[in-house]
Amino acid sequence: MISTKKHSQQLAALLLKKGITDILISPGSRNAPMIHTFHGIAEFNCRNIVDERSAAYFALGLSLAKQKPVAIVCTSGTASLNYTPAVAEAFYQNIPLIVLTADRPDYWIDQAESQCIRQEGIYHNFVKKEVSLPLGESENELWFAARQINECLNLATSGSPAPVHINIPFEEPLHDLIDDELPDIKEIGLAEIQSLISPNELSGLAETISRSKKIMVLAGQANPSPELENALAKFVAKTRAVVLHEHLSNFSNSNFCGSIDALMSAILEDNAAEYCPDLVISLGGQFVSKSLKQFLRKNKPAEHWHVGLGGEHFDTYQSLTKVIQTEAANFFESLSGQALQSNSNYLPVWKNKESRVNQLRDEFLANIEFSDLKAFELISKNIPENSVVHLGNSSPVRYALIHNRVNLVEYYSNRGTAGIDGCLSTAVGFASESDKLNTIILGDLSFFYDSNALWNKYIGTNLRIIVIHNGGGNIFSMIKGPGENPAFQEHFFTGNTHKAEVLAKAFGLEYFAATNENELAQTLTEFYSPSQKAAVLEVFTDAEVNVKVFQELFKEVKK
Ligand SMILES: Cc1ncc(C[n+]2csc(CCOP(=O)(O)OP(=O)(O)O)c2C)c(N)n1
Repeated sequence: MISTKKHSQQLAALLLKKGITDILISPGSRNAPMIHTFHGIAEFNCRNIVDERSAAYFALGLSLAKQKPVAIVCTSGTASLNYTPAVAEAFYQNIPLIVLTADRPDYWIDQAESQCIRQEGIYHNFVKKEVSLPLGESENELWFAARQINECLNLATSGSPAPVHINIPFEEPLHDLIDDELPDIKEIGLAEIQSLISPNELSGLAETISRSKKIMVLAGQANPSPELENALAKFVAKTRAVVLHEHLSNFSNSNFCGSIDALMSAILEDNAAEYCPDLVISLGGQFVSKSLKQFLRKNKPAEHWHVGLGGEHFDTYQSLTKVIQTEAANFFESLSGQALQSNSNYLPVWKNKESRVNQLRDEFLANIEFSDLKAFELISKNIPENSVVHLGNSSPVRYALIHNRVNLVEYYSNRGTAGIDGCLSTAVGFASESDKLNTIILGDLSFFYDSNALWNKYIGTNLRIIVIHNGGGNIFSMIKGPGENPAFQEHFFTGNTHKAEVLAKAFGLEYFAATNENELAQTLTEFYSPSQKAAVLEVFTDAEVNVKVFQELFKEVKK
């Protein structure tokens, strides 16, 4: 059975034609026609999550795991506004969420009618395309709506993927059903295009590369891509360029420099010209390391090219000179076919410094008190190979990047907007479609903020949640500013005495706790052993010790 409403039928028919079958539904009345239709067609995989904020983040994680668009469906009113944080995150991470909001007919908006808000354009700044379908079902209105739906679905995945918003007004009755098939709606296809650099341009770029003695490639956040990693490795072999990346870039080539935060802070005040690049080539999303940005803003390269399908003008280091609108893997592959020369020793300079910094880090770690930094060392050593790690924002992502990446592990984090509000929901959504073990490591405030992530029936046995309970927002004690101010304790740190245990038990999850190094080492083995339930491990640390240890580390690596 499907709804009698023709626009919900068209929508479902076109989603199917585009291969979009994952639907995340939040309950409501106005969206009933969509719910009935998606539920009535066996090809759709409909999931249900009540909290729209959490549902949208879950969908974001699901889309990342499947590398496919996911549709989210909610009712009118504030339900739709609760999607906004995840839509913004998806926009900045290039994730194709298909946002389907039900609406009242426009003649009821602002007329003291219930559950009505001005819903058109609510995600205006964070979607590639937004449309409101017509209310009527005349032949022309159906043709127009199908055209709008086609366009939105095409744009979500073309070029740089991004969320799109389809707002659909429905008039009562909302629950009339018919026993029928979906109509055959004309699909507007999208031709596959490969954008290639012109031969002239390519030889010009190759000349600049051959002239540059110090080439730095900055690989920002990206999904795993062996193709890109291989193309970059070939480029490095020819040019002796240094590739700086973080765990979130998902590279593992040992000729590249990972764990760069400590490395960059070690050279930040050095003023050594030997590290300063002539040419920076950037790709992918953001970097976590602030020191990297500070270093490059202070030591601006003569040229900075940004490579990406979306043609983004990311002038992060205030030195952007060229935007190269193509896929990074193609770009490096095409360059490797060019005659490139290099006799530079730039790469060994960086690799030597990296091993020195890592050695200082390891010596320091061997002798420190139990703290967040120590806990991350133990956790990193216990994370199973071939698994997935999600890093919560605030200090967890920073701590994790200080340690070496775990072999064959994929790393993800909501770094598009760096919110603490959906880290757990995103990980839960990803894990629900992953055949690997998924670990999410997040702070206590982030865990409690997004605890509705556990309020659904898609929590698999492959999920491991590590809550770093340092009693509040410990990041605020580490950054300059808040710690020295009278509002610190109450309004920045926000002391938290609630324990994750109660919530873990409420949602039927296994619970473990550790308060010192020995306990943590022992507990991690049990925590990671196969289990019939997802598990929470709460690690208790002291906020003041954490700050001391963290600051000492950064002093130590500068030696
Ligand atoms: C949605 C949202 N609100 C507020 C912030 C600002 N913020 C950044 S870190 C942080 C504290 C996080 O505390 P916790 O999760 O316990 O991690 P810790 O700082 O202890 O590592 C806050 C409130 C944010 N990033 N996102």
